[in-house]
Amino acid sequence: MTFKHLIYDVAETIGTLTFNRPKALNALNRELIEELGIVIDRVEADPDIKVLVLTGAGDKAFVAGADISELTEMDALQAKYFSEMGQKTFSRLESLSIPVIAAVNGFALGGGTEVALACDFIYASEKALFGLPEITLGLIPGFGGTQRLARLVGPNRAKELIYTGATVPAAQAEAYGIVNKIFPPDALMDAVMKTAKAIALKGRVSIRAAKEAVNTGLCTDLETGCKIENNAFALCMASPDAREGTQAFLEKRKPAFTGTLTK
Ligand code: CO8
Repeated sequence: MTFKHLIYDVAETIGTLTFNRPKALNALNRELIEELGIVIDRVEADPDIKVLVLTGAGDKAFVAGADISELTEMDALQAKYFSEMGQKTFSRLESLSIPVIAAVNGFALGGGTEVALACDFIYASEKALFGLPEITLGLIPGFGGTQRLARLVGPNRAKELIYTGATVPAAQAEAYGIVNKIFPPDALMDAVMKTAKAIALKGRVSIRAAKEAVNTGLCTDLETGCKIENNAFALCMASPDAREGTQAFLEKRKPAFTGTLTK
């Protein structure tokens, strides 16, 4: 299946989803978010995909936000529906059983920062720019940005960014903990793929357990989070990958994980 606003490729167990509306700086319209949902379905159904990478087409933008020309046409109820649609889709992205890396190659504004925040972590080009400028349009973030940014950088810093609509360059976003690593523009995708391939070699069961423990644990208190970790740890021990990983260490060889839960 080909998409109108996305490109989806798979190579060596890594899926790459490219937001592809370069003339509108890859702005998110309704059709694009529907297509994103279809890609998420496909990724979830394909056990051969180990990591998903998100990036933007062209050399200017990752995603410059929700499509403002579509927003201007919406009444309050339509906007509520669109906000819910984006929130649900980004939450499904966040909950994918495999890691998702955002390769932010340029502007990541409004919905662009919001979709990147729903990924497991962000690598960015030196020329990337982040921010939630919705306030300058008389709006607020509506795709989960008020929640995810506040959880990531703390409420005070998130409020400062949201109230001012200020944009921050990659280095500042790194200092805030939004971005994990920064690269020269030409080196970004190679670096992302190197990390994606390193993760892809790990066991699917333990990667999934780790992701669920972190994500679910963050929504609860420490004691409950540790119980979630405890159960996830036990689940890993039921998988052949745990036997293989520990045995390979003792035998001084590289493990060959199968990614299956049962023997
Ligand atoms: N939506 C639609 N079109 C856009 C968008 C956008 N978000 N961003 C850029 N474009 C279009 C421009 O209109 C322009 O089109 P055209 O060539 O036809 O005039 C083209 O992309 C190129 O843009 P510029 O000429 O403006 O390029 P510059 O390099 O001069 O500027 C900027 C780049 C700074 C990124 C500038 O385009 C900009 O400020 N864009 C808007 C950024 C923004 O405000 N984003 C937030 C949008 S609102 C949002 O994301 C809400 C999310 C939650 C929604 C909840 C549902 C209700």
